[in-house]
Formats: sequence, structure tokens, C-alpha cells
Amino acid sequence: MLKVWGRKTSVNVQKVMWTVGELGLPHERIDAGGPFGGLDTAEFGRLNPNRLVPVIDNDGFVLWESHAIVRYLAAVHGQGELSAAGEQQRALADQWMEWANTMLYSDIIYTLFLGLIRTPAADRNVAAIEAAAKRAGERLAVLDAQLAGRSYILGDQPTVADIGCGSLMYRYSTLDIPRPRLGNVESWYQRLTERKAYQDHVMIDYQAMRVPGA
Ligand SMILES: N[C@@H](CCC(=O)N[C@@H](CS)C(=O)NCC(=O)O)C(=O)O
Repeated sequence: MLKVWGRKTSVNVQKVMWTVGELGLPHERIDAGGPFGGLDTAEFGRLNPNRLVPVIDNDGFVLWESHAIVRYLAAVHGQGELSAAGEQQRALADQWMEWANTMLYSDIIYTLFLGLIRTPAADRNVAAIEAAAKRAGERLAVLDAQLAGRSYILGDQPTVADIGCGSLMYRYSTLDIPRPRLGNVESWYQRLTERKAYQDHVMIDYQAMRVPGA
């Protein structure tokens, strides 16, 4: 049985759970991290010495790093589907996953999400928040061009590329920030929100995470 450690409010856990949902995998999710704690135990340290979620244990095979987990589960259970058919398509999916982590993640999660939801208004770095929103919009224009004429990032079906990028889009699209009009990104995000696995695992209300004064 696949075990997944991680609270459902963690965007990195959400990537893994969205994958689990798309693949319909039997699993057990164990709340850990955030208010649940549990990352400082010796047992958890043996699972992930970084003391971060997500971590999986798949019949004794332990793996951390959300994108590695997403790729592994897709490779084992979603060949030709979530894991695209062919080396070049898989390399392109990797490219977009890495792009999401290096070009979007920091601005959307660290600066915008933590800055607006986990930081009281009085303590906010407004200039950094404005710059991150502008940069994220400019970078998403690159994805907008890729999505022209495509339902999902690589074509007609979702792949791990959509999981890497799309997992950030619920927060990006619902935070109180200015966003440029990007028609292809908006249609793609709309398509994601119609998928049950995305609704169940990514569209998790984060208002309870708001600190007083935020
Ligand atoms: N690069 C790692 C980052 C993992 C990470 O930063 N996890 C955060 C949650 S998103 C965490 O465990 N924070 C401590 C906590 O939740 O208590 C991945 O993609 O899995």
C-alpha cells in the first residue's frame, strides 16, 4: 500500500495527491507537518532527513522531493498518459516541471502566498510582493504561448508537466494580486478546475492558514 506523509494544505503534498488522484491509486495519507508536526521524530528523520513533506513509502521504497515522486508514480502507473510516451515528450514534461520550480515557485509560493496569507499586513514587503506578481505574470506569458492550440501543456491529455505547473495555479489565481490577461493560461486553468483530482487535492481552501492581521 502506498503511504503519503504530508498535510493537505502543502502545495508540494498537493502535487503528489493530485497525481495519486489522477491515477486512482489506493493509498493512505498521514497528516504531517504544519499544525500536525511529526517531522522532528527519529522515525520521520529516517524517511526524509530533510524533515519536509511530502514523503512516500511504496511497499518499502521511500522517496522524497515532490517532483521526483510525481514522476515515479506516473512512470509506474501512468505510462503513455501522465508519463508521456517517448523520450522527447518525457523530456519536455521534465522541462516544464523544472521551469515551474525555478521560474514560478519562489514568486508564487514564497513571496505571494507566504507574504499575503502568512504575514500580517503591517509586516509585509509590499514592493517584493508587487515585483513577484509582475514577474510571475510575465513568466506565465511563456506558458501561455506553449498552450496556444493545446488543451494541456504537451497536447490533448494532462501529463506531469501540468501537475508541476498547475499545482501552483490555484493559489496564483485566487490570491488578491494583479494578473495579466492570459487567455490560454486561463482556459487551461479552467480545464484543471474541472478535473475531480484537482478539485479534491489542489483546490484546498487556505483561509484557515491566514495569520491574524493578514
Ligand atoms: N522541494 C521539496 C520541498 C518540500 C517542502 O518545502 N515542504 C514543506 C511544505 S510545502 C514542508 O515540509 N514544510 C514544513 C512543514 O510543513 O511543517 C519538495 O518539492 O518536496
